[in-house]
Amino acid sequence: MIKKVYAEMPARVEAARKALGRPLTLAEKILFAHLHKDQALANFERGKSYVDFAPDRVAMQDATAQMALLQFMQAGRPKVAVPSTVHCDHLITARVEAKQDLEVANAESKEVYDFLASVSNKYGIGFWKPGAGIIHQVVLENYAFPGGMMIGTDSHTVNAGGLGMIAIGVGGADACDVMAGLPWELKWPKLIGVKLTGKLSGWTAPKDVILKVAGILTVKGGTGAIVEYFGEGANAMSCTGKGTICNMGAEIGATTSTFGYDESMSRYLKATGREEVANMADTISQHLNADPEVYADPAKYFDQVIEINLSELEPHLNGPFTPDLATPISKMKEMAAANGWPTKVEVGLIGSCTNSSYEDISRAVSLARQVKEKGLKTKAEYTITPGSEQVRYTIERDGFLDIFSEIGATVFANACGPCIGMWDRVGAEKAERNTIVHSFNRNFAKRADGNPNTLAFVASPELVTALAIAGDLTFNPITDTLTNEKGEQVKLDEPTGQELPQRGFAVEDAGYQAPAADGSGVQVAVAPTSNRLQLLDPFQPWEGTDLKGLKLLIKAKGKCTTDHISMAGPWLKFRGHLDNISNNMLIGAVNFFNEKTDLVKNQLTGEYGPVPATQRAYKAAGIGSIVVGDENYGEGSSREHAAMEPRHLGVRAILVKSFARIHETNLKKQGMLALTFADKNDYDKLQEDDTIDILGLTEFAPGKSLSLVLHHADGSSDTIQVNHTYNEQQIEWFKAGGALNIIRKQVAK
Ligand code: MIC
Ligand code: SF4
Repeated sequence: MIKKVYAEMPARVEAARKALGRPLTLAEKILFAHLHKDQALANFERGKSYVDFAPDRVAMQDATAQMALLQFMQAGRPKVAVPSTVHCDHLITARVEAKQDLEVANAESKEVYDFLASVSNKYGIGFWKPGAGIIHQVVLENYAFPGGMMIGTDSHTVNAGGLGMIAIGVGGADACDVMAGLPWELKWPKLIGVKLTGKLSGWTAPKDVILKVAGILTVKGGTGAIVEYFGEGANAMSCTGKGTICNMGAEIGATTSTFGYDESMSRYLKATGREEVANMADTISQHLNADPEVYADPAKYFDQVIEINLSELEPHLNGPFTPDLATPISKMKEMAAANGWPTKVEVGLIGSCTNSSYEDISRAVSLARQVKEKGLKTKAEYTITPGSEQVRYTIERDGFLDIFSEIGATVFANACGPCIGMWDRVGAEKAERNTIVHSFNRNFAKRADGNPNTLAFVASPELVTALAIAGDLTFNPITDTLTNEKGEQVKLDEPTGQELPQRGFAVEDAGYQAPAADGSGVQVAVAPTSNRLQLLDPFQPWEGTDLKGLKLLIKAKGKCTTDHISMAGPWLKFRGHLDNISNNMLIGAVNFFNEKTDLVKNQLTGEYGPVPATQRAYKAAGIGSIVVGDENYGEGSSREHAAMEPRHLGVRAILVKSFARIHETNLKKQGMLALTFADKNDYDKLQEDDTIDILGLTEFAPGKSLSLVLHHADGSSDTIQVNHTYNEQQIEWFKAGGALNIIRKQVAK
């Protein structure tokens, strides 16, 4: 497959360069090289044109794969059309330590694992067993390649940009299309260039680059854009460090991020057993980088250019509750005091899909080692979640795990664990205000341990380790000293590490299961009594009229991420059962009218109750509803449950100030109306007892706004304009009641 991509790439890039009549960025080259065969080449308009692509591969993690594959099973295809993999990583609770926790997960989620394994086997999908590692790390080690294009049912699929890919997070329905051999549609992205000058040194790590970028661009600044990193600072950085930067690019809403092919990628490919890919990439390396004119005058080719001098970059801590609140470590004392953040660090957690490379771990170990050498005692608890069995095995072989265990560390399973609320943290139920630091991506309220009063700060694994040793959020290892057991003042030496293991990577059982060559005889069973899995019923098509008499279900205030709409943690177990998981719909969203979560007015009874129950009451009465939201609604994850739950429970439209990309697409795919206020101030016009009509649907057309009539309880009304971004095809999805209904019809023919 890679050979084919590389063989076709030069001619495709050349054709695009001709058509546009100018040099190309790397992102453009990869996009043009992956146009679907039926998509005519054109000078697409950034942020406007919808374009069809043919991605090279698909990756799915267990928490989203269930829904993706339940949909694929209805597409009537015997086999997946492109190489695809499933990774079991999200359903393992971190409780005691890796081995025991994995055994518990294998028992607890047996039904789901068996389902995923047999569907994979039937349809030709590679299956990575629980314990094999986290999807993005496993993809980087095995499948990512420079110049490739992939999609994955997880927002952090973008990690593969570290190996020069265009890798994009999508909902399961998008994955289903690509696996069924259909084109995949994306709005032609805007381009942001980030020029990295200077060189990282001392306490500063690749993580600090993205923490800084998040501070500059905020959680919505990257929406609809591909971020391309370049410059001497980029070349001097490891491939896995690049992966970290791309990975957390999901937190600025970017479609994806990427780097040009360089020596670091070649070294990484070779170290992970893919010398052949490195050699092939070498032969076309000019196509795996932007044209030289672009990097010489970036302002001319990118919509926005940011420059960061790595030599001056400080270590950062981002948080709490949002990943873009960036504080350089030297300012933390002030910030913590000004905001009243608890400064005692209770737990330091390293690892996850983004920060568990050999380099990361070796640098953290160089600090852990100093605890004994300098007579210190680690003040906070400390945990590690390795990204893959290959990394775990190698760091164990090289003695790193022994050093961590000397500082009292717990090694959790190679899985998401605490990063996605699968952390059975002792005492979390007491909901005490407390501070943790971790090297993960996200720090939304309740995300790690379910406690709304846990303040989580994101930092590099090095800084997390130093802060865990110090037990103090305001400790600046560059300037501050620690008091050791003998009462002496000691300083931590700067972290040091190795980019790649000197003795090479090793692993005994990586945890991979190849699918049957002919899976047609494989039976996939879903018990009708199961509470974990449920076959999907098609959603109803649009009734062909305007929608009148809808009730306002909730007007959500402020941040409403997919974690607020469809919480993870304990709810992950229902990811394959739409009706059961719908009981978490919007329970984290703050009700504008009473500032409470999960308490809204039922307009039929006048009583207040939980959001899901209230919506079920409207559904039972045959009444539709609408959900209103603020800016960047649906930020964060790719989980399409956040779109399917309201669809399943009878919500008809989501009306917000702005959407996050993946969530907006997920809503459209599921046949829902995703609308934005033409005038954002109209958000204020919605009242708690409103009954709402959506008008203009019989002439629903691209670029044409709709109107909403808000009937207030006092008999008055307001009419407001709302916009949408549906194209012709997406309007068909709406009419059919969801994209899958169209595929179903095609199969039936
Ligand atoms: C996340 O980091 O929020 C997740 C859990 O990996 C999600 C996917 C999911 O909800 O299953 C993501 O980032 O897309
Ligand atoms: Fe897993 Fe966290 Fe990475 Fe999401 S961000 S894939 S939950 S480790």
